Amino acid sequence: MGTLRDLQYALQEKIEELRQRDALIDELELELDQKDELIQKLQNELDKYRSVIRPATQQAQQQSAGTLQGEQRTKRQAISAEPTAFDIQDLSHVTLPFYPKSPQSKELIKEAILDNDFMKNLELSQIQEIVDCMYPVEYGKDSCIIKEGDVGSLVYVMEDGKVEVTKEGVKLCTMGPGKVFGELAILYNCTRTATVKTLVNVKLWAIDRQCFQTIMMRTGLIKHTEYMEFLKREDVRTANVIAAEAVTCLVIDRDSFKHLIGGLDDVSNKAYEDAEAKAKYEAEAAFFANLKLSDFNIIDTLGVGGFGRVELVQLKSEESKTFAMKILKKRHIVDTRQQEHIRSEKQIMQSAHSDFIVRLYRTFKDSKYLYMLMEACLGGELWTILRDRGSFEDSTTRFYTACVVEAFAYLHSKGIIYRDLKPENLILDHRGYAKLVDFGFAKKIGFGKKTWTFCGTPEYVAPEIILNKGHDISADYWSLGILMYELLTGSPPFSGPDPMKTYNIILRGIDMIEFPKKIAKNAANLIKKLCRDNPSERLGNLKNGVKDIQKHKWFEGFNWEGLRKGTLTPPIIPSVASPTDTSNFDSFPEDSDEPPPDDNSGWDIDF
Ligand code: 6J7
Repeated sequence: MGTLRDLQYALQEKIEELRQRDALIDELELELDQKDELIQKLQNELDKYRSVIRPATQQAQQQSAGTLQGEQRTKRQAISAEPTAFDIQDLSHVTLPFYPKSPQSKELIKEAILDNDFMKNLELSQIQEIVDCMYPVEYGKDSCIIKEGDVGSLVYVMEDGKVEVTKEGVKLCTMGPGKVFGELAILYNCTRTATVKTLVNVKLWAIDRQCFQTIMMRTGLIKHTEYMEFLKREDVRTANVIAAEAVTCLVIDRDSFKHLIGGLDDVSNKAYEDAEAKAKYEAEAAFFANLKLSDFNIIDTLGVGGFGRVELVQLKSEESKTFAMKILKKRHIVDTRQQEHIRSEKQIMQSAHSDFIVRLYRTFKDSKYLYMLMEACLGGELWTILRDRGSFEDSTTRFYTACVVEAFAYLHSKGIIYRDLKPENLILDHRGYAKLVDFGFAKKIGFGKKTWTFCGTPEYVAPEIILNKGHDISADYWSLGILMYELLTGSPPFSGPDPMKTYNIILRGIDMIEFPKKIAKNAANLIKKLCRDNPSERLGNLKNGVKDIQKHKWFEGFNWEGLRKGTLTPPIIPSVASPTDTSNFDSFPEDSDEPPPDDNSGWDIDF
């Protein structure tokens, strides 16, 4: 039996043990709280990413369009968000509003932007401009600042107070001072993805969409204008520069400099179309001008997408004449705000006369649909062939890449960028030559100019597009490198489980990618030269333009003339038995869709 002292000692030990356990429980509870907070934060981030990705990917999933899902390879959906800032020409003259604020407020806004995943990549000068432009706004307790589903026009930074963020009635988080909110709808041109309500009185700083986008776009523009102005100066030196001691200089001549920053004139716009070809196209246009929709029979479906369908049609009067008729739902175009893209697609395709671009002969429209009557290429989609074969050999990839180089050379010589290169948009004609199709994102930008539309297919988007720095034809050469890699291996080099992750991987650069052995040395070298982070260092965008690609070692001995004349034998010759043979295309169910409502009430598409 223990003495009282022993019992007291044991009691003390137990008390100490209990105290330690309590301390451990407190510690674990704290850890749990922190983890809960972290989970909440990650869930919010996830929700934010999903909110901006879903509008684009939802469709993709519905129409079985994307990436490798398990073993199933699905087609990828392109994304686009058009900025709505002032006219680009006027941008540099726009005076943005200036609202004075205390150094503390300036610092708070700056830190909030740097803390925001979607805005932290802005240049410091852009952040400074945003700080200057933001104006004060106040809301009382229980006010709704942002309503989910609304069209948003302001981005906010919270200076003081507390708000609650909800989505579909479910609480996502609460937020205090030093945070940005409302940026998603502005950056990604979508409706508000969540509701933000005040819990107490709040003080905010706000900037409107137009000022925000103007700041995003004009940084690059101003730099570009300065370079242009510099080049337009007289050749006479305006000052003496005398070496005060021995100096070493790196020099660049005027021609190279001009080329590196985009060139001043339409120097590369050489005439592709001679008089004979012109007469041929005019006669062709006259023939198609006389046709009506009722002059065609539908034979089979060549493709189906969120936009509508592509049908193989034949002329009733001459059944051997078949065409691909793309049928687009007007309602879908309006809902996805693609009117401008559709107009541009029509204009560019109708005036494109290249053997490496699918011809658009004419368009029709009725109250529900727009119709594009195009050349039928019955060899099938390159995407389908790649899916079935897994990957291509070096020489096969070279042939298709060369077809794209020719298409790009033609488009770029007319000041047009394509912006959606991928195997899904290459189609083989009956000979096996590849042609570019789907010009929904193509745009005439002219020479030495840039554009800011966020568009393309995530795996193929160039870093300057992701970073909203403005882009030009060099973005097409980036995508050419991605295409080469995908054709050689079966998968693109930069690919993540969702677009935001893909963008992060792209921004890490091509040097972070381990090239598999099946990509031969010369091919790897060309891919790396096409996928330079800096657009002005990309092959195709240097002094010698596209010639640098054509003369690259990977193309050594390639018969470019034979390709242009159509005498070069393609690596895969499709079997096309007749002008109505659709066996190279996947099968699609018949159109079971309810026809969309009659849509000529109140609006129409100029097409
Ligand atoms: Br703050 C915040 N957290 C979330 C979140 O978890 N999901 C979503 N979708 N939005 C969140 N927000 C902000 C974000 O800035 O709520 C804003 C609602 O308008 C959103 O930007 P918005 O879609 O323009």
